[in-house]
Parts: sequence; C-alpha cells; structure tokens
Amino acid sequence: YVASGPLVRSSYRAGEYFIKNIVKNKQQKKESAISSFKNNPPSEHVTVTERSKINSIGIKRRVNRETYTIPEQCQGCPGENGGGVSLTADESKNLDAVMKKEFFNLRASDKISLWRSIPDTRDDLCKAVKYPDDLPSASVVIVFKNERWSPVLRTVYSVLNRSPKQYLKEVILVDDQSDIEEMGQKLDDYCEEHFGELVRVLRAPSRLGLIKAKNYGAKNATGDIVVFLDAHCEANTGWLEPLLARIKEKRSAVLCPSIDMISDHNLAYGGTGFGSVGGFWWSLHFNWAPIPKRIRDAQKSRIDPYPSPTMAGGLLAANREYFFEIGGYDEDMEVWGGENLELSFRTWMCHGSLEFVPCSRVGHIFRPGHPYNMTGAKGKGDVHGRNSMRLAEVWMDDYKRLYYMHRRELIGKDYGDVEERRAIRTRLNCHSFKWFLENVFPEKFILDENVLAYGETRNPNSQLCLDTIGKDEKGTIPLAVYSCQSGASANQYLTLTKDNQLRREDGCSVTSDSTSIVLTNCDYSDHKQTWTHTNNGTLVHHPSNLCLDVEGLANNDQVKLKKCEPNKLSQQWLFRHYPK
Ligand code: LR7
Ligand code: MN
Repeated sequence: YVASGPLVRSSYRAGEYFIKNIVKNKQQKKESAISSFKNNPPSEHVTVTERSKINSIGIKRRVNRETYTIPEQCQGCPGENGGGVSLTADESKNLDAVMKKEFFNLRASDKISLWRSIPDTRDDLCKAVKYPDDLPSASVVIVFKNERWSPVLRTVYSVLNRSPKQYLKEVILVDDQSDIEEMGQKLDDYCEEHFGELVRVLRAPSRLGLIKAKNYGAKNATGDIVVFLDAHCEANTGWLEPLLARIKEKRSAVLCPSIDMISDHNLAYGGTGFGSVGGFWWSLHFNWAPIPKRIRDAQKSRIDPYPSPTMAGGLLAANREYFFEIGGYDEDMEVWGGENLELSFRTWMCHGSLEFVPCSRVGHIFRPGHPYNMTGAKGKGDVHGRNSMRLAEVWMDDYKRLYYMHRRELIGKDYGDVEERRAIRTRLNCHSFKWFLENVFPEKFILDENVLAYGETRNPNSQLCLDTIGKDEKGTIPLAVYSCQSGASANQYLTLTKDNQLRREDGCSVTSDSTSIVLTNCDYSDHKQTWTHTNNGTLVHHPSNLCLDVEGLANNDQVKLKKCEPNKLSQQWLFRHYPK
C-alpha cells in the first residue's frame, strides 16, 4: 500500500509501455511533440498557461479514453468504504496548526487512498433507472486555489472512475495561482502520466478568484455539458448519467447533484438524509430549506429532479453553450461569493430552471474557513458584499432594498459597471424579481409587503426597541431589547403579519417558558402563538393574553410578558411603518 496513492496495476500502464517502445530517440520525439503542439494550438482561450504536452521525463504518454483503466481499490486501507480515519498520537502532533491553515484534516486525507470506495448513498429507486445510451458529453471543471494534493487528486479519480468513459470528455483543472509547490509541475507530470488527454491543467494568468476561474475553465471546455465541482469532492456511483439525461431532455435546465458531507475532521463520507431546496437570506447568503409540499406533490417519483429557487454554487451542471448564452458568470465579481445566487435568480428569471437531482450524489468537504486570501482589489475585505451589490443592482429590482436594509453601510458604495449584465435581462427578455418571488419562491417571506406593520418596534417611553442583538438567527435565540437605532439596524426590524405572527425573516416570536420570548424557526413554531396589536398600543400574546413589557429592562435583556395593563407606558409599542 502506497500512502495517498491509488493502487496502480501494471495493466494500467499498458499505454505507457507501448509508447516507450516506439520512442527511439527521446529528444527527437520531444521536438516533434512540441512542433505538433505548435501546429495544433489549443482553443483560442488557452494562453501559454496550458501545461506542456510533454512531461519533465520527456515522454509523451498517450493515456486516452480507450487506454485509461480504472485502478484497483485498496482492500483494508484507511478511509475505505467512506469510513473516517483516525490518526496515531504521533500523527496528531500539531494537528491544530494544520487545521488552522487548511481548515480540514489534511493528515487524515493523506492517509486515504486517492481512489477509495464510498457508500452508494443513492435512493434504491435510482439504481434501477435506465438512462438513454446516447447522452451528451461532459467536461468537468475544477478550480482550485491553495488546495492540497490528496483531496484534489481524490476528486479527479472519483470523477474519472465513476463516469462512463464515453461521456466524460475531459477534466479541466484550473489552478488559480496556488502557492502550493506540489500543485505545480508535479501535478502536470502526474496528470500527464496517469490521465493523459483526459485531464488538462490550466494555469490562471493572474489570480482570478473562483468566479472568473470557473468562467475561464468553462470557456476552455469542449464537452456539450459543463460540470463544476469544488476541488475537495468525491463523485459517487452513477453521479453523471442523471445530470446528462436531464439536460438532454431540457437544454435550459441548470442542475445540482445532491451534496453529501465529507467530514473536515476525519474525512468520513456521509449521505445527506432529507431533501432540501436552496433558499437565501435577504443579506444574500445562501441557506437550505425543507422541500415545500407543492414541490413534493408535483414530483411523479421521489427521485425525479425537482425545482429549487437557489443553489449553493459549487456543484452544478449545465449545457455549456446555454451557460454562456445566459451570461456565464459576472466577470467583475471577485474571489468568492454572490455568484451562486446570481446564477440562480438569472436562470429562473431568464426562462431556464434550476433543479436538484436526487440520483446524482457528490460529496464535499465542508470547511469552516478558506485556505486563501479573501481580499479583492475592488471589494477589499468584503468581496461578498460588493459581489452581492452587483447581483442586487442587476437582478432584484426594488427588492434590493431588503439587501441594503442589512447592509446600510454599502449604500452609495461603488459596485462597478453593471450595464453589460443588465443587457442580459433585455436581450433575453427576462422576468422581474417579483415574478421570481411569486412563481419560484412563494414561501419566501417579504418583510414589508402585505403585512400589518413593520420596521423598528419601539417602546416610546424607554426608547428601547426589540432587537436580536446580532445573534445568529439559524436556531432559536432570545428576543431582547436595545436602544433604538432609528431604523439603522436590521437587528431591530420586525414584522406583524396578517396572520398575526410577530416575526423576522425566518424566526417567529413565541414564548420559551411562560414569559420569556424567543425567535424560533417559523415552520416549527406553534402557530397558536399569535399577537394582537391593540389600539392602545399593546402587543398581546396569545394564548396567554399577556402583554409585551419592557419594565425594568436594560440593553441586551430578554423581553418578557406581563399582565396586561391598559395605558401602562412600558407596554406601549410603535412600529416604524403601518402600511395602509
Ligand atoms: O480565489 C479563489 N480561487 C479558487 O479557485 C478562491 C477559491 N477557489 C476555488 C477553491 O479552491 C475551491 O475549489 O474555488 C472552489 C470553491 O471554494 P471553497 O471550497 O473555498 O468555497 P465554499 O465551498 O466555501 O463555497 C461555496 O460558495 C462559493 C461562493 O462563491 C462557491 O460557489 C463554491 O463553489 C461553493 N461550494 C459549494 O457550493 C459546495 C457545496 C457546499 C454546500 C452547501
Ligand atoms: Mn468547497
């Protein structure tokens, strides 16, 4: 067993043996290979950055679709069958430093074969599906910045070995100016030797950021379909066919495989249990949401592709020409973030569809941080903020107000030129964002439309306002009070809905015990917990019939319910807006 290498059998090198025998004079061959490279320049987009067609050993190897054979899997090796890997005490020395730098356990990854077995996490129904035998071809584009050898090569092996040969046109690795020595010439040589024409390594001419790097890779791709993957994935059994089959059926479908989890700690491969769709926060971050019933009901079979309002971003397949027809990625977005929601909104608004494909499964290592610099030339330390401004300005019409409500400091900041992006909307006669909300994501709560009252919720006597005090609203959090910020803080924004919920974007106000108020996910909240805003200004909680009261409270204190007393000053509440 070779640590971190696949078991490579002699049959695997048959192509190489053949080549060696016909190479009489290495130098002569090298020159002729260079001249053939010159006479057949790669596509116009490729600059000198494509790796040499000759590796440093000087032999042009001809691994191709026919000669490539799947290496055998190691039996009894660490991480086999998707298992987690434990490290010895020795191997764990200074592991913290590794985790801080890489944001995943590189040592565990290095112990696992580059070609390992993982559990088939598909629904059993998927295993019986017969796909057409004339599917379109795919180019898999993997961009990377400071990614490490073992996860990147494991991604490549999983793609090569779990994709039908006849459909996999190529894998394109785009190196976005990594600072990692082993990802330089050594990678070129390894790929040339083991994968030949099947894997191309492109070197970005300057730091592109993942968004432009994906454009760069896709422009150089030659397959009918472009599939993007992050550089720390493992494609599972049968992952490619359902993507190709659906796009063959519907050219304008942009597809995401189901994303399995690979642990950042021990690299265990785990299936994701329940079905989700992609949503978003008005702060323009991606989130997951349970599949709405209307979508479940529309599926003929539970394994059919189903529509999702948005996607996470990294793992997707699209018809390559269609991808560019609808605008590829925004070339003025920097480094990381925003392109996922931008492509999601754009696809739907411009007459395509975004779909999740249950039978296609790909694992991804979820990392708590980034092993690269997140600073852009224009967005500086906040590339996500600037990228999202571009997407809001182009695609969200008036609803961009809800983004700026969260990011008031961005109002008036420069977001570059968006005319070319806006031209896409005109050229393709795209729908409005309102259309998207009504037709694609009717579940999305709009904080200030069709509601009884909204905005900062103030007790005029104390000048205290209801406030989340910046707590991450993913779980259940206390609803507190804080000095009113005159509309400047999104933490103080609440809505009283027509069905009498006192809520925020995703959290509804309910009691945790008999008198303390928390915000908890509206889908799971007890809908009997409603509120009436009476003429005398109180906010009455039901079914307790107690009133929201600030008596004795100071900044950061959790707000309480008390016995209602008409005209008691600490029970008076005023929303900033009462629409007619
Ligand atoms: O400057 C850069 N250049 C790059 O080439 C920065 C990054 N990259 C590469 C990087 O090496 C990696 O291969 O781009 C890829 C994605 O970067 P990650 O893995 O650091 O990103 P992420 O997984 O944290 O981020 C998700 O959101 C991003 C928003 O821009 C991208 O869309 C990522 O592709 C996306 N990843 C996923 O959706 C994987 C599934 C996660 C879920 C849920
Ligand atoms: Mn990733």
